Amino acid sequence: MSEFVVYGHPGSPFLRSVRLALEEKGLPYRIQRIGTGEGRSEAQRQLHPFGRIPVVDHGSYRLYETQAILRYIDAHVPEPALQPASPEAIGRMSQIMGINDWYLFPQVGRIIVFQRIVGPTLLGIKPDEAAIAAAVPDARRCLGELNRLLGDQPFLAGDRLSLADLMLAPQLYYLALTPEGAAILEGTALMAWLGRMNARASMRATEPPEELRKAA
Ligand SMILES: N[C@@H](CCC(=O)N[C@@H](CS)C(=O)NCC(=O)O)C(=O)O
Repeated sequence: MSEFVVYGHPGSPFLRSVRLALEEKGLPYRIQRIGTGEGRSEAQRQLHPFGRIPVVDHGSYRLYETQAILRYIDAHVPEPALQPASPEAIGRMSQIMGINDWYLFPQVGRIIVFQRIVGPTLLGIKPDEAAIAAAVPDARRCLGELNRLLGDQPFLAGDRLSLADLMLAPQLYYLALTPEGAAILEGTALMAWLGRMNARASMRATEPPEELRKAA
């Protein structure tokens, strides 16, 4: 099996989701670091026309968009399966991954996590308290809905680990470090799920750089 090359910054929650899938499958990979300053450089546009991370090379095959990468990894190495078999669980997994991409990251993570953790640590900016306060209702809505969908199941899409857990855990890891996220998550089933995810070897092997863990 040829090595996967994962382009990006080790602090990125999307990049961590890709690493989690590779770790859970036991696949060889290396990170090719792209710093934040280079985020919009011409070099990165060669890799990703929309200037985002992560991007993955596997041999001569190149792929971007985290959902696509996760599904590629799972299709490539079927065991352990990271996608459920039942139509209902497939639907739930896909729905939760969509909630991340359409609501949780753009409305919540990209504001609260950026303002509290990423911006101050990597870019030296002061948190914009008004922007954070404006995002709190969205955070309540997103986390409340994810908590409802989780219910009393062990994993987000049912009884087994799936791509939905790998997509959401890195995002909620950061949110739980912020005072706003921690207050909303306190005592919820979602917080207990995050605790179980954080205990997995794949999560421990992919912790973000220390300065980002300590920032909020
Ligand atoms: N839809 C993309 C989103 C990836 C994304 O937004 N990554 C962030 C880092 S966590 C990024 O590239 N940010 C750079 C920017 O916003 O300019 C995916 O699923 O891969």
